[in-house]
Amino acid sequence: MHRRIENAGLGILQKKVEKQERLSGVDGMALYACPDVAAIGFLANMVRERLYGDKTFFVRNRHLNPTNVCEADCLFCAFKADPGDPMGWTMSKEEIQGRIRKLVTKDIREVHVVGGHNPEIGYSYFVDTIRWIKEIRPSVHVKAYTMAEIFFFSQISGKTVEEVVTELKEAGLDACTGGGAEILGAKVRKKIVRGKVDGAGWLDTARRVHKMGVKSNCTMLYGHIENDEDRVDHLLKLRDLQDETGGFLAFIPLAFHNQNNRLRKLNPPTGLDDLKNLAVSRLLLDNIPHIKAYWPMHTPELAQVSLRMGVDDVDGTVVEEHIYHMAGANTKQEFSVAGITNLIFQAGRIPVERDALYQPVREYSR
Ligand code: V47
Repeated sequence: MHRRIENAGLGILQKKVEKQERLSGVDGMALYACPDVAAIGFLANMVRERLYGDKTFFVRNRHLNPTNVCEADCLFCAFKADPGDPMGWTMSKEEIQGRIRKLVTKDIREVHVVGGHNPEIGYSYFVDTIRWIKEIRPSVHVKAYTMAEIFFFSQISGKTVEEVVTELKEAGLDACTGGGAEILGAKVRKKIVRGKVDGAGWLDTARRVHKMGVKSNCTMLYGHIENDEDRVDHLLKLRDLQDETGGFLAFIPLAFHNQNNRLRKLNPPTGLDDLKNLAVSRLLLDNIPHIKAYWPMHTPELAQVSLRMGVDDVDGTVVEEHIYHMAGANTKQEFSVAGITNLIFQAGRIPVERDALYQPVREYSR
């Protein structure tokens, strides 16, 4: 028997959560409007424990950003370089394979690959990148590219999304990353996203990728110019698509970082907003299996607290992270397995190492 929440509005939601009834958009708005983050976290924890008990997932992974050259011009981005900019980089086959050889030791399960919409290198580079990784480490899972990138590949190659996905799969693609979603609603997206797929196109690309049998993650970039309505709309759009395809593995709310980009005058979201987004997403996204707190962005400390507020996954060991550190994150870049498992144990949870597709590799005991 769970303790009862005093707040009248949340009391009604508690009954719904207990009966496993789907929450509505109005419920989502009420959750965002409620300042009592502990109570919202308590509700989200009920769902999280129903799904996984104490189990908390993490992956031994490495990030690879083969290029930061990007023809898109998103206002929040500190990672990109314009074509021709001396700050731009594009790794050669030798560089990519050298890094994989060095960083991807036998125990690493996932390589997370994401980069810019680079118009200078040609479509085959993006397919070959996956092949080059698999040549060096055939058994590692390659979780590569956002829906925005897949859409871009389709545009530059003149191929359909299905043809692109077929070629990426042949090269060794195991899953896709969740980025590029930002805010899906047109009003906000038009203001902050430039030269990249629109919200309907992002969803349609995800639909087609999932229908080709490839799973992906999904994200929401929050804490800039969007309001609660935009957030709820975004989450419900993802939930509707998940009803249709079942292809999303995890949802990752991404906290806006305000340095070295054109939205630097905005105050970034604070810890309570981070926790609220993690908890509300667990409550609204009843059909997406995992809610991930990405520690290089949230800090390990906040990720740990969120393990009692709806979160069941803390991403991984990472080592080299560019997107958030270039936008002002001052978290460390690498987290040891001992550090991650300690953080999970200290939250009273049980660490479960997983691969990119959430297949368990090992459950830890103290
Ligand atoms: O699409 C860019 C976001 C995303 C900023 O799939 C920013 O497991 C905040 O999607 N402040 C890329 N966010 C990262 C991403 C991701 C991260 C971790 C795990 C997974 C996964 C995916 O980062 C972009 C954009 O939404 N982003 N700039 C910024 N200044």
